[in-house]
Amino acid sequence: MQRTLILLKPDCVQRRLIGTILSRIEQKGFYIAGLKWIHITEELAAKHYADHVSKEFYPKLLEYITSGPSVAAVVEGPEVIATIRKLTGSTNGLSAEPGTIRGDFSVSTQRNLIHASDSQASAEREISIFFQENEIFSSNHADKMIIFNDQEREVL
Ligand code: 3AN
Repeated sequence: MQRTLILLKPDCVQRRLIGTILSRIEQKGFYIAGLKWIHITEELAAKHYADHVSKEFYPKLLEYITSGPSVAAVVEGPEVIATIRKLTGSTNGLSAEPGTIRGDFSVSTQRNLIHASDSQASAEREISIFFQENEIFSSNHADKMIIFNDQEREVL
């Protein structure tokens, strides 16, 4: 079963949108396998945003991501990595498609509410930054049988 990491960033928490965004993910049929509050430190941010630390926008990104608590979650489901990216929408909230999380709730490139891993390798790396394996609880078999069929499950 595929897993991805999402972060509900400080603007999401401050705007009281945690429930709304987790609802969208659950309504789609995905399972919240891990969930925690986390106030991201400078050190954690540098690990998570390793690809961005040398970019000119990084100091502002760092200031924002460390400005208050975030929520980290491991989300589980079939093709969850690509599908959550679709639900999230493109980076800039202004150009993100209406119907996506950023398209519906953000007008900013930086204050765009949610992070979602962009590949299998990123998902594995990012999950290991925020979670121990014993903090992640997979959905049970009965859940899987209700949300998608057995044949699909075989190929996931
Ligand atoms: P995404 O979150 O859509 O995968 P990335 O990985 O390119 O976008 O960027 C990570 C984060 O860095 C974004 N969510 C945003 O907060 C910030 N960011 C990216 N590009 C810019 C930019 N041009 N100006 C300011 N912040 C940016």
